[in-house]
Amino acid sequence: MTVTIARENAIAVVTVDNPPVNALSQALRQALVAAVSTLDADAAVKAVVLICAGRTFIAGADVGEFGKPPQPPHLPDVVATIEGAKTPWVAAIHGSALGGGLEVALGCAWRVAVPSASLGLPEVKLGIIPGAGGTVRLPRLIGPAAAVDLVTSGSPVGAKKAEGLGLIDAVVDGDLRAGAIAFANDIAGKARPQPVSSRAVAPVEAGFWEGAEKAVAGKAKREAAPLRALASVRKASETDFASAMAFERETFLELRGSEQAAALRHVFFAERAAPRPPELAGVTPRAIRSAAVIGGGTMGAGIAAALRDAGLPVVLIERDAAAVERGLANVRGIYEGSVKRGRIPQAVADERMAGVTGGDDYGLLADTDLVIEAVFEDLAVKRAVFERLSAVCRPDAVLATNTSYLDPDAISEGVSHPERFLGLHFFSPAQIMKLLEIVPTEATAPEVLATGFALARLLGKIPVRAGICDGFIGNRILKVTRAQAERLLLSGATPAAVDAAMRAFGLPMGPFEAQDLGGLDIAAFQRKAARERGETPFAPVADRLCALGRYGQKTGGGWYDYQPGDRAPKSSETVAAIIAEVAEGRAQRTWDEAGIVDAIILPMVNEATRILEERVALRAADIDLVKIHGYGFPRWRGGPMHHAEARGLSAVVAVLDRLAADGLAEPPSDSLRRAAEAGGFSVLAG
Ligand code: T1G
Repeated sequence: MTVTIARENAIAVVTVDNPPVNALSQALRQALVAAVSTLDADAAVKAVVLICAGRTFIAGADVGEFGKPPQPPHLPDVVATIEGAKTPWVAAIHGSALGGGLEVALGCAWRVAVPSASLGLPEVKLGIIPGAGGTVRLPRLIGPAAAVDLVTSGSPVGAKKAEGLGLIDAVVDGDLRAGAIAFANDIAGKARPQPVSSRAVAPVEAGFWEGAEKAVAGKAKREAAPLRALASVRKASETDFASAMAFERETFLELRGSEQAAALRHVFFAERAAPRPPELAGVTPRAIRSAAVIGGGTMGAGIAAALRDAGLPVVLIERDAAAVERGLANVRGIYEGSVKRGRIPQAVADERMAGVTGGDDYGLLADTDLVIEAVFEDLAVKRAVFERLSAVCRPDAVLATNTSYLDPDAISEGVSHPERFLGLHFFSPAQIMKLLEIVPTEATAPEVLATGFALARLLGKIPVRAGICDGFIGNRILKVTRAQAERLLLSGATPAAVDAAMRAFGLPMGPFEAQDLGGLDIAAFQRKAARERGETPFAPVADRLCALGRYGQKTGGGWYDYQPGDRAPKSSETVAAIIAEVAEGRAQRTWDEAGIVDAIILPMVNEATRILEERVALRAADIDLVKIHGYGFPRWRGGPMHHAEARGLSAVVAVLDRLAADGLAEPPSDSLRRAAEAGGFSVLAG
């Protein structure tokens, strides 16, 4: 890490260089304080430009230091030192000025940025609030309403918007260093603005804070930080600077040690590790300039939209002209929905659609870089698709299957140049869900696997490398969850109680509501295939429902009854009678929310340890990402594996032992017992 000072006549340029993102380590904080005293002692310096080397301005406090006690100089003091410097400082921003980086910029007398810069206070996404004056200076600079938006959402704003808010003083076109120096020369002779800390906060209209609290609570749900951030902005608007700073710091330090902050930090680092599997270090991916999707159903259309959203031209292939039209209509429907929800303007939807070519002629793919198959989940149908692709595509074209449950090794039998084949398992809706399970076969070449990860980056997806087994990582765990949910029904719980408990835990919906939404027939189809393989999937009630044609919302009834045109689930007497029949002779118990959550979540963890032991997943944190980004597991709980470690793996083993003794769960795996003895899952990593 270096902080260098250069002179451009009367302007001093302080350059921070702390790769990869100029995070505010203790050494950097120290060096900034030293730079203020050095430059204040030099009467020839009329203004100071603070600029950063590398890809970005200061991107915040060093998240890696969060688990340790804060070391002086503390960031609030660094910001106060810059604000109190005799010589005015100009922050010159490129990349992202985030968190502590923006707080340092707020301590400067002026702020300029290049048009592509973004500025924000993302702390709530880490389960904390700004801890160096962000919630106290921001309302003084841009007013309470804009400050509340920035602080409680954690979302950054672009330079133009920032200028409009008064967050920065100018947008600098061209070379930032030269532009900032020119700006500094210009202000050097002018009166200095009033330090932000001594400004008053603009008054708010009656009811503003109550309205803000309702809005923030609605979005934050069980996450604590957004409401605490709002309270800190309100405090800053209603008390003096020093008291508000003390309130903010106290809140920051309290949340910094919270379970939610630990969980969100875990996810932050997991999301940065997953796209870089060690086996791909130094491997160059193949270029992806064009793509095609075979199959225009729900998945195929979603994948086509995801590819278009990333700017790739897409060919959508179906079996005949009518199917092509249906497929194109499905893609068009996705964009029409986005326009209706205000996500994109009509012009963007039109441009995206214009980049999709429909056809039933595989010859259109003679020069396509990447083809993703998303046809019916039948081995013969898929093999036939790849036989045609092998005949028309370039030998180096990457061919991928989006299969959920079939074996990519089996699908790729007969594919020419099998090294260019892999599984790319998207989650529905594919244009929205972030998770992409990347499933190499025995033959997949490293650069083809790297191409799968490069595609994930291009699509803005979270890639997780998965080994081949029934359901890969996510759906394999889902099968366990569904079996567990039925075990609870047969021992005294109701679908409504199980779903309510899992929603209270933080899932977007419970296991039974989710099946009614997605359709029970899909899992029934998988169970049929599993039974043909000699397996014995546990779904005694679901099998009975499917035998009655109760597939969920689409048939007016599944686990729940539905009135025509109404998607609200109603408890079903038919289902209750079936449960009672199947449960005949089984021990019944009273289930409370905590007991339901344990009986659903901990078997997930147990199965996940088997997935780790079999190397189907590379690391426990990847499994957390699968559950968070593929199945809506609450991010602020860190994922099932983090949740289990935070709970204590010995306690997890004890609960599973008790459930197993009552026939309500599989016993803890040997891997889970080993991890409990070792105090963590890292003992299971490859
Ligand atoms: N601290 C430490 N390392 C960080 C970091 C941070 N704040 N941000 C990123 N990294 C590492 C990351 O782990 C990865 O490392 C590399 O940089 C590239 O990251 C007091 C308390 C800045 C928009 O929340 O949003 O300030 O894996 O892959 O896609 O009030 O990183 O290469 O070894 O994400 O170009 C607030 C979090 C902190 C910003 C760049 N700041 N970072 O995205 O690269 S709290 C944040 C980001 C705070 C104050 C409070 C992004 C980025 P490695 P990357 P990118």
